Amino acid sequence: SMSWDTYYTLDGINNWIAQLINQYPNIVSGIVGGYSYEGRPILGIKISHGPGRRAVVLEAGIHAREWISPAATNFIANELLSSDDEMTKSAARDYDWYIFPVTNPDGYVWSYKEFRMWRKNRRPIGVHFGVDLNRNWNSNWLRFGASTNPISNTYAGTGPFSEPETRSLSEYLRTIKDMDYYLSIHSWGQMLLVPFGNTTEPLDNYHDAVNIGRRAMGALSVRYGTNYTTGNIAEVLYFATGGSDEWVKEHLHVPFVYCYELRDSGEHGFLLPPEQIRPTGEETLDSIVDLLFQARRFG
Ligand code: 0X9
Ligand code: ZN
Repeated sequence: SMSWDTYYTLDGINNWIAQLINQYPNIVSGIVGGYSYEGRPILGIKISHGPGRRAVVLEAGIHAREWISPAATNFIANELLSSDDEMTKSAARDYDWYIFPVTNPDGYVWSYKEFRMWRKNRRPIGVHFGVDLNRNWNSNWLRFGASTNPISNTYAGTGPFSEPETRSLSEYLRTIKDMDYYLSIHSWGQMLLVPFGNTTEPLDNYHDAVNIGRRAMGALSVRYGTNYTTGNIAEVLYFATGGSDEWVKEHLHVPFVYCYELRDSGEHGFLLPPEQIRPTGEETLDSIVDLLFQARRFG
């Protein structure tokens, strides 16, 4: 089992996933969301207590240096399997969960071993390396907040879905039926963002999504007083397109798509101390449980 007081290597995370599959053979299955440029599988777990359930997807670690994203996501997966809390148990039982803690495995390994502040994948582009995997999805590709220069941290790639990670993961996501929630987990800034990143117009179910999100952020704050700002990507953060959240909303028509920017609000930023893995995971799960209970009214 995992100790929650340290950030794990990719191998450590994948070994833990293998243990979970052994430990809960009737509930947990291993899934492969695709493959990275360097050929690593994008491993995940599916938690299912039976057929006929609607789906929740957690996509974490698309940005290599945001280590709290995989760590908190693993904590949440563990709670869904072992918590005694009735609300958590019910959320775990009533949905099919597709959880991908590290969707950018090459970048995570690079950040861990070579350069802590690495963000992109590791595909060589001329003499430079890496495409921002959250600018490479086929939704308003390259329109805002993205670069054509491979040296940039927001380099969008050579075309929409030019990267194996985004291309294969998007194909996997297309196969998931009845997806109600897609949660893209990043850090930092303590924000809950709803699509889209190319406009501040309240498109689609913006008002429901923001109202539900605000209440969930109230639930998040109860445990440790952590404050989040909720709103449209372009309004609360910045204009930026080609993200997974926008593609899932635009092309898969998932009703509730959120991007979490986890702790903190800048004191440590990406270098969030590992003592904060557990509290971040706890409060984030509180909010997810609240999200699911609220939106049942819409189902
Ligand atoms: O810029 C990003 O990709 C995310 N922020 S981060 O600091 N973690 O890099 C926010 C993504 C919001 N969604 C879209 N822009 N589609
Ligand atoms: Zn990010």
